[in-house]
Amino acid sequence: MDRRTFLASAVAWLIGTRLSAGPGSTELLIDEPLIPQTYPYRLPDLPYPYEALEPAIDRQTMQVHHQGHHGGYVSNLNKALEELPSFQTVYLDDLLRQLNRIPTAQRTMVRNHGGGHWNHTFFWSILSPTTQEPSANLQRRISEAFGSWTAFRGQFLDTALKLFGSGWTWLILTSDGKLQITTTPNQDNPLMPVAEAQGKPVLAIDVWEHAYYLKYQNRRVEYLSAIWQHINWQRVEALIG
Ligand code: MN3
Repeated sequence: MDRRTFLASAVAWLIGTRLSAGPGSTELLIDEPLIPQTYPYRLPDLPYPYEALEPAIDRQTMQVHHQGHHGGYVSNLNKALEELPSFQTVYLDDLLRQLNRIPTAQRTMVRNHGGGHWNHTFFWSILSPTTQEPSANLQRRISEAFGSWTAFRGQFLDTALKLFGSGWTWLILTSDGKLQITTTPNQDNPLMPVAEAQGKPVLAIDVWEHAYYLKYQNRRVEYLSAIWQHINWQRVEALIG
């Protein structure tokens, strides 16, 4: 089949098997992939220098995290996709949303390394070298959902602190337009059908030890309060829309 026919059938397939429909779900989930990339994947440059988040996150941690960990997810994802030519033109977002469609021999690789690539690309984009004050509009939106900004901060950081083992803490926009805090183990994310809560990620904090161990060792609570000063609230607000 030619490329145009293939794309048309891929689009029909994706639309035909979307996540559970609910009010607003189509515009949240179909229109634009958050990370519009397809195979072959490449490690994106950070949007700032490695030392930009110091002293909260030290240069060496950022470099190892980006080149070592994130780079490893990218190359392993490419290895898995080498064996899946019919999935090479599918956006990464959709590979993760449709994990059940991936042949079982490669599914765990795509889940772990595709998730790893997606999560880290997203994570770098919601960090800011400078400390940003959330806008009045964002504070109002958050307060409507969580009672107050302080309550939101407390609930988010407490959830991250208590997450057992390696994983991520997220703020997501669910298909019915609600903001919700959730966690995923390993490199899972809220786009995946295996996630406890599904939705559009608008904020994420990596709570794998590799994100903080060189500087903070086991003191996850110190890492969390330091990285909270480097959230790109403008980007979070734009993602909430
Ligand atoms: Mn990480």
